[in-house]
Amino acid sequence: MTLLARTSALHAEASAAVPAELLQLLQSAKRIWVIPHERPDADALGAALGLQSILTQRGAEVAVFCADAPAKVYEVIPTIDRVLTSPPEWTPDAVILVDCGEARRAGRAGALMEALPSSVTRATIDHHVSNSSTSPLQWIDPTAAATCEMITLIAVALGSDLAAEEGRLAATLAAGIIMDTATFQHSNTTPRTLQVAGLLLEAGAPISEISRRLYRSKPATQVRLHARVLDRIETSDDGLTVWAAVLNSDLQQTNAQPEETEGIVDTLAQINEADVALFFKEEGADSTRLSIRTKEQGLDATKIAALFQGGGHARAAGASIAAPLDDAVAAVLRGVTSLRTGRGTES
Ligand SMILES: [Mn+2]
Repeated sequence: MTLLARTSALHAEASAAVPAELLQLLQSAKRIWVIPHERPDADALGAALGLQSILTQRGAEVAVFCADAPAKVYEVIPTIDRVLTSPPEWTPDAVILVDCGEARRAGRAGALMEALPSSVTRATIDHHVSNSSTSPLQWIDPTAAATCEMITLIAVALGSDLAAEEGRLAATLAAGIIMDTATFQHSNTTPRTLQVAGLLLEAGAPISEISRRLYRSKPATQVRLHARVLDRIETSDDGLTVWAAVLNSDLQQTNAQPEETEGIVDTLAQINEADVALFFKEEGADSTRLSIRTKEQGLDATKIAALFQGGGHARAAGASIAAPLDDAVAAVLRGVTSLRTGRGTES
């Protein structure tokens, strides 16, 4: 199948999915700001930059304006240097919020967006369930795995060239889909997600390379830090709870940054024999960060987190505990034991 054939196969579905009013706005606006949420991830950035590229193809002037500079890992997005962290000097005729439902989630950029004259048209494109957008012009699709899936459908509906910029547009959009599905592993991956990804692959997105850079590459300091912490895994007597802790001295001795602890809890959660994985991070003399992962049919992670005023999802949650590391570990293990025996459901 050629790119053209693949695109036209999806055209009817895309045209039905994208609200007509939104398509009309995208076709008529001449000067547009696109705003991703603060501390943007690959989906927020890919969606904003992808939309920029699609609308620029049509002759519009488009700025991507974000409250925070993208993290270094998102250099995998080939159009990343187009993100502005200060507002354009021109006033737009439309402003589009992507990958979040409220201007509040866009930090400083959202505040500037709200301060624009009321004559500026506001629109929202997002895939989050909890979206509480009050924008009159919104497209919220919780069945989309990523906002980038939705932006690709917009490109198809508008008849844009997905292979534009020597595959950079396709790579930009693919990065968001790979991020939000963990390379098609999460259950949010639908046949439509794979169809859209097929289109992007055909259009030049290096899916394997993007996936490697987002999910399977780390600085040496991070691998050494993980090795050190994972060498100290502890297990409850019944084997069902596993935990490990990172100390400030681990960071110093491996020369790692605090964010390089990312992923340790997911390795703990891979242990077959356990159904609760706990990861503790020493934050200060009286402050410990807890991350929780649980398996299907196991405890609800939010119930463990709630014991310490934390929150999250049933399989992944977290909390900040105002106690030194050792006390925090002891308190959480007591909490897990009482939840297992059905005694400690107080929150
Ligand atoms: Mn997203």
